[in-house]
Amino acid sequence: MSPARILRWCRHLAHPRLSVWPSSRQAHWTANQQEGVGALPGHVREFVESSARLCAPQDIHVCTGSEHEAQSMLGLMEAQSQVVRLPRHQNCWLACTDPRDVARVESRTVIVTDSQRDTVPTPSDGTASKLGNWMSPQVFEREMGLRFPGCMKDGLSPSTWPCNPEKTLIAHLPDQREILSFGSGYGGNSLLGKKCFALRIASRMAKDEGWLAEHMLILAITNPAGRKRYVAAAFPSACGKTNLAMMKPLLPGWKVGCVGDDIAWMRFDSEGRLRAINPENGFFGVAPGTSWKTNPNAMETISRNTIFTNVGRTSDGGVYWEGIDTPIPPGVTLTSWTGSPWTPGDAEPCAHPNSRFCTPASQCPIMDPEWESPQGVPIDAIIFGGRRPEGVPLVYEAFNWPHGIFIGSAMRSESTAAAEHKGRVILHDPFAMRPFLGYNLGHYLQHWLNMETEGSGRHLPRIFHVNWFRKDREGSYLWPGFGDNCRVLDWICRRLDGEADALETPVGYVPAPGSLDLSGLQGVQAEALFSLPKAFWEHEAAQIREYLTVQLGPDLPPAILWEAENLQRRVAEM
Ligand code: SAT
Ligand code: MN
Repeated sequence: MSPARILRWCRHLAHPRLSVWPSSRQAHWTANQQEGVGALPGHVREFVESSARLCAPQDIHVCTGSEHEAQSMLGLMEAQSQVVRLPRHQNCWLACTDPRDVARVESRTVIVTDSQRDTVPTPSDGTASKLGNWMSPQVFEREMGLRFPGCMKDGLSPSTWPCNPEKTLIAHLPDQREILSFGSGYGGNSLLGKKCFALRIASRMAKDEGWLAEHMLILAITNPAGRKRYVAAAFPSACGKTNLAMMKPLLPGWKVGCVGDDIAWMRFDSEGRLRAINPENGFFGVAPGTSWKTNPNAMETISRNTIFTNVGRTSDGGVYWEGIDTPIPPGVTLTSWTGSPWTPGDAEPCAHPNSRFCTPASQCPIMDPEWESPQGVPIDAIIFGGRRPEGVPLVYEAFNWPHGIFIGSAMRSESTAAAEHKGRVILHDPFAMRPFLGYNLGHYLQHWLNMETEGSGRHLPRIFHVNWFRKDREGSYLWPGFGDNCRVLDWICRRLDGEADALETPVGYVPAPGSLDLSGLQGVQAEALFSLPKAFWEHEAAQIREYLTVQLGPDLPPAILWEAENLQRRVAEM
């Protein structure tokens, strides 16, 4: 994440105010640091000084972001055994965390607003909201008072991962555009420019200012005739966003370019086109499952200048994880993320399931030439998706904008390792934003619905839903996925061009027989991929309606309720 990149955009959008916490303790600077601090803009300097008074650090270092600085920080951490160098790859490093600090902690991620309803809807069944955690300003003040004063007084003990799992709290103050994070060093909890700012705070700014901050990848797809389109796609964490964003298409003549793999900021331009930027500078991707077969572009991206967390390590200075799919040379041994000797077949995995790579986007061999374009890229289609082993077809298209918003609100997916959930369960994850909402989901859905009616002459993107993960009775995937997913993108593009036939079904438009290009694919059962089992859909439609009506209560937009009721009605008539 490049703060400069984020800040460049912030300047267009709003001025984030920085936290000021009064305390009597005097900050201590060295001469050199004085210079760095002196060069800061006034309100940033105030923030640093008041934070220093509050947290009482021994020293303050103002980061410049230079290469020299990065190397000296890594060198210091290496000397303290907090990171190890991976000599098989140029400037690659491994950090293994405290096993209690490996994922986002949703239960300790809160949004602080005066009114609870600004943050979460009130469920109609009297239970606590599943759509975020609200904290009152009074409780927030108290909780912060229990954590921050003097918290940097004691030196960090070398060779241990600094975290405080009992006291972890990630607090957002959307009205002040502030974030305060305590006790975790895990990406989503501590890289504050990412989920905390670019999604939670930014989604609130976007609502206030009429744009969208979304948990979406952005990719460019060019057909063999040279026609290029951009699409944005929302999938829950660890559902293959990075793989799709960097796909190597298996259909001859097609080309994919990557704009971003996780976050999209989008607004309609003066010509009514939805334009998207990726506010990030790099990728923070899940390592397990990444291989030269599943994502060769990611493998090339992470071959240098990359920080790995919680992956395994080879004795010859390389990395290892489940599904890396590279042979271990004779004589080379493995060490697991917990630091124990590891051999294939061991009960525990070598890499943590949520182990990650953090790597510069510019190293990805297929970055789209427009990926840093300040006006953003024009989005023609929005794709929702999830990990659905049963019942959900490979691809379907929404009937219209409100139906598409309903499809986004009805997203469900098998749970992943990116958060603290146990086991594999199907979770509701509206717009893949459930863990990242900066405000009430009911208001969020209304904001999306308004995109159709606000402003004139808008070219609304068409909306699709995909599922690469449907399985047969024996539990085998019905669809090869990865590079073959370009067949689905091809169908989507031909729908946009008015050239692909579709059948109307109760859930949406599915490809007419023969309209999805399956040429050269062996053994794909198209019928099983597109079947709509009535009993499954009756249950699904009922669950969606119940979830939305109970969770959103009086904040459920009537247009979404209408869509939920209509899905149930259409399914009943199947
Ligand atoms: O867990 S993170 O938020 O850092 C990454 C993700 O879930 O997409
Ligand atoms: Mn994500």
